[in-house]
Parts: sequence; structure tokens; C-alpha cells
Amino acid sequence: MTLGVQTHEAKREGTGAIEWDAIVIGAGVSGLYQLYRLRELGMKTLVLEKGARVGGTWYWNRYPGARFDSESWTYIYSFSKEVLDEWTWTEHFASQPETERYLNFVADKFDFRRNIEFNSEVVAAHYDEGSRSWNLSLSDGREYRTRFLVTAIGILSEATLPSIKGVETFRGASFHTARWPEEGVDLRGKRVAVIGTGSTGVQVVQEVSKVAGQLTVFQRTANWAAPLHNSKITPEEMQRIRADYPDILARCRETPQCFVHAPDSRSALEVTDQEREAFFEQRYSEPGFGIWYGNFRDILVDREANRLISDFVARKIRERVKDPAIADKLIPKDHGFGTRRLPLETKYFEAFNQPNVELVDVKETPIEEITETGIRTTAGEYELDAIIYATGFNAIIGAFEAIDIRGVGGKSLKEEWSSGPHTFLGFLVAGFPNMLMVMGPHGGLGNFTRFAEFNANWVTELLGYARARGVTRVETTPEAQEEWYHHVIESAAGLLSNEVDSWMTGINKNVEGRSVRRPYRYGGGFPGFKRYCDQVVENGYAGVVFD
Ligand code: N01
Repeated sequence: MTLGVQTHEAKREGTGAIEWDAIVIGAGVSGLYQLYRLRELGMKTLVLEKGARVGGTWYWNRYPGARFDSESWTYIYSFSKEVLDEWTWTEHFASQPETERYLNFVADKFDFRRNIEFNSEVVAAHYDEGSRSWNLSLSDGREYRTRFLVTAIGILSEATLPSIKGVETFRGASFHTARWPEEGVDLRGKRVAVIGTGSTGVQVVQEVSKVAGQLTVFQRTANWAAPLHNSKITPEEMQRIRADYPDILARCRETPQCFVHAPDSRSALEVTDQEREAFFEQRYSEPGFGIWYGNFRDILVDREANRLISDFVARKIRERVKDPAIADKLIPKDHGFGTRRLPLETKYFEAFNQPNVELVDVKETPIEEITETGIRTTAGEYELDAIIYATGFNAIIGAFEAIDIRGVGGKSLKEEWSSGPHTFLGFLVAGFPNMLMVMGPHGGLGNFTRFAEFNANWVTELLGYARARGVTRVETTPEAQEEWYHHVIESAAGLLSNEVDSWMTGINKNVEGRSVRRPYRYGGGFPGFKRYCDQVVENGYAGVVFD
């Protein structure tokens, strides 16, 4: 199987008139809101979307079990009171179909589709200094010209298949989770393999284990996971949530990751053993990311505090998995709790108690080859009807690398970032004028919608400022970019997550060049990120040159 990755060339210098004030790439959560704001600004805006409909992540990731693990009522657009009043969430952690419906509801309400061209894959974007514009080429040969280019291409949108021999040869059904067929796949009674046990793999395993005849889970790295505790939202509860939206949103703005969960001010080391155990128990029994982001303040920075929570969760896994040998394989040994993105689960561990579910530790018995009929490890061959690749993404910069982006003098963004990204606040790149990124590398990251709204607002205000002054060229300076880079590196210091391989530290063993650990996001939290961004604006966009 392939994900259809191709290379394309674009014309560096455009010929026609500049048709658009702004082109936004992507009609997902951030692209839709960016469109709303640019329209408001009176800019002639076009959105180019690779998919057939709106939704981005929530359009592509329709695998069994896909759902939020942020509270639905915090992963909302806050810009429209009407949307807040009219939309009803049915679950505290909504499933993919519900979230996709939500994004379509918003798109209907604001008639977004009249500004969007679907099935439009941008393959190249070249800056032309003469006309101060960007020339875009699409995979079907279409070309566009725009003054400003705004990327809203997501952080987890470039799906990656494993670099295992024979991926192309399997004759059964095989799917990457982020390219799941719209018509669905009937896995009832089938012999199914899942490769990958990140947040996606965990969600797939717990769902597919209910229907597959035999499910074999190929795990390379055991991941910590904690219960989601999802539940339905009653009409009365939804009414209360609506009334509380201002408080909920205000709380999200105050927490580092923009969730409702804020760290406890105590150290895990300053309380008694009983107090600590009771607190861990409480967090483990509550819905959402409280166990991760609402825990003692030092579990993600202090080795001993981290060991204590890791031991607690390991005990829980042992209690939940009947076979001690399987439990042992499911307990991570190479990283501490919460130092990679925490999957939230619903009876994931119990799935391994079922007779139709088998765990294969591919560190013990590596996969040698995917054959025409199954998967062969060093221990033997697994005959299969279907293989599910829950193998993740070329995260954060992958979607940029997939487009041939060239700035001043034909400089390639991919080459520019070959030793890791450098940006100004995740919004701008020196040498790439008039290109703005929503959720770009080294920007803040957490509850996606909360951060995306902030990002799109910042981009809009900058473009509004430029427009009001008749500016046709906006660029950051190398100095401002380096200052931000150093701030990103400083704010990442001490985080245990930086000592661990994960997409958050830029590692993807299936992609060449993604083997050096680096901070790929700003680790200083939303309040700090907002403060820095606000200061830039207060100082007359210090670090940005308008011409
Ligand atoms: O991807 P991942 P994901 N052989 O990179 C394994 C968000 N998300 O799609 O750890 C064998 O985390 C790889 O193994 P290893 C969320 O932010 C949100 O699961 O590299 N295994 C790993 O187990 C999340 O963090 C929701 O050793 C191979 C897995 O594949 C992000 O998306 C739900 C392999 C990849 O895990 C990405 O999650 C789901 C190989 N060759 C996801 N190659 C929500 O609820 C890779 N693996 C909102």
C-alpha cells in the first residue's frame, strides 16, 4: 500500500495577476477559523483543501474508536456565541463522527464552503520577490497566485507507514488509520493485526478487539495509558456546560496546555505516602487528562516524582491484566509516565485478557517482513486478513516537507529545516516573506482548538495591521527568529519528555532525517506563549519587518 506521496515542480515566477489576498492551505479546525477571520478582515481569501470535505484531522482519521481525549466542551470554537448556544455535545469525549458533524455544522452556518476548493492538493509554493506574492501549484496542474500564504496544514497530518520490508506486498486489506476508507471496513470475525500502540493504536485495539476473530497487536514500545472515563452528556448537563462556557474558556486560558486540568501546586515528594496514593487514585478515577496535566506539579520534571506516578500506574496495569507476563510487556520500561503523549483508554488493558487478542513484543521478536498473506516475525508467521497501520505521522514539520516551499532566492524550507525548525513564534520564517503559519513549529501546543484560535487571531491581527498600512511584504528577522529559538530551547529545559523519543521530540524512525531529539514545540505553556506574543504586538511587532 502507498499513501500516494509524489514530488512535483512549481513555476518559481508567476505570470498572471495576484488573484488572491490570501490563500489558506487546509480546511481543518484551524483553517476554517482562519477563513472566518480573514473574511471578516475583508481579504479575498481562498482555502485549498486536499480532502473532499472540511474537517482535516477529523475528516481523515475515521478509524474505529477515533475520538477526542480532550473534553468535547473545551475543544470548541469560542468565537461564535450562536455556535456555543446551538451545538449539543452528546458525550464528554466525542467520537470522530460527532466531531466531523460539528465542523460541518460550523462550515454550514458560516457558508465556509463557498471559499473552499476541495480535492486540491498543494504540492509547491514558491515566493516571487518581484511581485511579492506566492505561486502555488496543485497536483492536478492548477496554479494560483496570492499575496499572503497561510498554512493551516496541521501538526499530525502526514501519515507514515512503517519502514518494514514488504508493506506493498500484502494481498489482504491494509489501511493506515489516518487514511481509513469512508465506507468503513468490516472486520467482524477477521484475523487482524494492528501495528503501533500510540494514542491511535490504543483506540483501535480496544474497539477492534470487540469484533475481530483474532487480533494481534504488534507493540514496539509499550506506552503508558490511563482511563478516559467517557460518559454521555445529559440535556441538563449540556445546559449547565453552556452556561459555564465563559468560565470554562477562561480556565483553559490559564492552564499551560489550555485544558481544564491545571497542575496541583504540591510536589509529589512533600506529601505523605497515603496522601500521594489517595491523590493518584482520585486522578486515575477521573475523566480526561487530570492524571497527566492535573497531577502534582513535578511529575513531569522530577525523576523521583515521575517514578512514583509511574509505579502507581504500573500497579494499575498489573491489576487489570490477568497474565503477569503480558502485564509486564505492557508496562513501559524505557520512559516515565506522561513523558510521551498520554493515550487515554477505555478497557484497553482488559482487551489483552480476551482469548482473541494476542500481544507481540516486536523488540523481542522483530518483524522481518510483511508477506503476501501476513506478517513474519523472527518467531513465526501470522496469517492475516487485514493489517492496520497505527504507525503515526511525520509530525509538525512533515506537512511542510510534503510541499515544495521556496522562499527568497528559491531557498527550500525543507532544507532550511533539515537540522530542525527555526521560526518566529511558530508564525513566521526568515527568508519566507508573506508566509504565515497557524500552529507552526515551535509554537504553543496543547488543546488544539484553543491554541488554533489564538494562532489564527494573531495571524489575522498581523495581516490587519499590514493591510491598514498598505504593506505588501511581511517578514521576520533572523535575529528575532534566533531569540525565539533560544527561548524555546530554554523553556524546554528540565522537561523529562525531552529525554524520550516521540513525535513531540521530532523522532520518527520511519522517516529519514528524523532521528535527532529536539524540541519541536514551545514548552513554556499557553500563558507564557500568549505573553510573549502580546509583547511583540505591544512593541509594534518587534521582530517583524513591514514594507
Ligand atoms: O502515532 P504515534 P499515533 N514497527 O507516533 C509504532 C494524536 N491523537 O497516531 O513508539 C513497529 O504516537 C510506534 O512505535 P515506537 C495524539 O497527539 C489524538 O498513535 O516508535 N511499530 C508507536 O507505537 C497522538 O500522540 C487522539 O516504538 C512502529 C506507533 O507506531 C498523535 O495523534 C487520538 C513502527 C505510532 O504512535 C499520534 O498518535 C489518536 C514500526 N516500523 C491520536 N513504526 C485523540 O484522542 C511506528 N510504530 C484526540
